[in-house]
Amino acid sequence: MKFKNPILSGYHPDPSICRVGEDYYLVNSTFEFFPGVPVYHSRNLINWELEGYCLTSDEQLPLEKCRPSGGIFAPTIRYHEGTFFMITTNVSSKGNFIVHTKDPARGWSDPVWVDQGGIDPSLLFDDDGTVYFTSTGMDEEGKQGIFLCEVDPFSGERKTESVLISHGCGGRYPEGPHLYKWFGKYYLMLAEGGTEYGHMETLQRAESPYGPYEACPHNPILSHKEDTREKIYSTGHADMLEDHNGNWWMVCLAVRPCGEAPNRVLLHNLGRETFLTPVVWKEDGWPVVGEHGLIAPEMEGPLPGEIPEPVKLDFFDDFGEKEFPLRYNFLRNPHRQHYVRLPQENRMVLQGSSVTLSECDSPTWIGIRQKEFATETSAIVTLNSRENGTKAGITAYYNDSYHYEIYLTREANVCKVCLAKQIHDMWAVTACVEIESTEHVVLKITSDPTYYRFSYSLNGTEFTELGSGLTVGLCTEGTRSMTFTGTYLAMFAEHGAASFEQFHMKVLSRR
Ligand code: 6LW
Repeated sequence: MKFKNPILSGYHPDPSICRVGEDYYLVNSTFEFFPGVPVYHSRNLINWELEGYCLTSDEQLPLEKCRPSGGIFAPTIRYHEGTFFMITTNVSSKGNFIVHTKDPARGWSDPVWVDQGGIDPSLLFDDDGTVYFTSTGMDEEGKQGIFLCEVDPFSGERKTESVLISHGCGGRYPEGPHLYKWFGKYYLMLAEGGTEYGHMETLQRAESPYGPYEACPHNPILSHKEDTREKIYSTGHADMLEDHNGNWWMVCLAVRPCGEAPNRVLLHNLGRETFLTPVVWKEDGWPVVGEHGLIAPEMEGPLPGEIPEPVKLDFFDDFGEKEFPLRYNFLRNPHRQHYVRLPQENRMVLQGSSVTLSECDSPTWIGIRQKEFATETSAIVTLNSRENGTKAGITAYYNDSYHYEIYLTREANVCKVCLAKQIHDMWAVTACVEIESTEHVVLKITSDPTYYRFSYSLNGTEFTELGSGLTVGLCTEGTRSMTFTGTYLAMFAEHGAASFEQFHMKVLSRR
């Protein structure tokens, strides 16, 4: 059966997957965004429903002023004897921790911290009851490798010394380890080469989890480093499993550049997305991933479960429900009192503080992942007061140093609609137009692989374009420090209150 990649589009890095009978669960990294670690559920590996998040309280997820792409790094999800375990790293807090639950939809435990450093923790529940914990680390010469210890997954207690088990298979930055027990052997799968364009996945196996390991003769088992089709790059950070029909699958991260051949722009604004590929085992006990280590935007495989339905990407919130739709994220730990839904009036009031979008903090900002290049996002915005200085609108936001926003404001008692851009350390209001009122103004962002275009309407039908911003200004690999996230489409307010109605994001086409 044919299927389209990515299976989770938009910013969904470092996927990890587990199976419970005929149900599949998948988690991703979330860095400075709150809540942390989304849990997706599927029965066919194509249609994924966001069930909730592993980290939903400030106690589980302290992100106070964490740096862009700080916070939560790569997670792993595993299921053992009726309990789900999620293990990850808060690089802006105390490192590696485990939370567990018997039902992902009903919340997760408080974190238990594990006394082994590094990032990209993973768990293996062995047949004899031993639970192995792996993560990255440094040996005495400062060389990066993969360390292993035994843990109690409920208390987090480290029960053995941390031991170096592999330096990887020759690529730099061996990371993203997953230790598996397949066919009576221990398989160690790693991401190597760095998470950018040299990214790849390698595999080793041994009779003992402590090694010695032999490398797969056709490593890297997954790599787009040499792929000349230039549609998908940076494949790596994968997880693998056998479905309930005995067929094998891999999920991995990869990027789709915003440029298209022959315009070889390698940058990507949607972030690292989650892709799926079939895996076939050979007689020599080694797997072949996809098309001999390559994946594609459209692939074919013996999918489990029901025939996939069309993947729903659009989003619409008329604020008629009390609860916030699960797709919304906040920046770091939100000030919850600044977000008030008024279902009886079909509006939400955002109380802007003095914290702006350009600060490494928690401004009044609520957004959803941009899931495709071609989208149209709009909201009806009203400034709630006649005070000068309030700003409220919608933004295409990568992080506090990279964002474009169209917003209403009042300056010297004059109503205005403005466009501002922050790229690196340059911030400017690039357009500002007087308007007769700041009530029920429709603001719109239209995106394509090259531009974000900003427009407004006072009557909801005729739109005036205020300006545009290049997509490459909001790209992961274009930031001044290493970052790992993707662009959001969000509502925001600063220095006062504003009402929002009908927040709508629709995908105009899938690439
Ligand atoms: C993650 C590392 C990586 O921990 O990037 O994609 C880091 N791989 O393994 C953040 O996502």
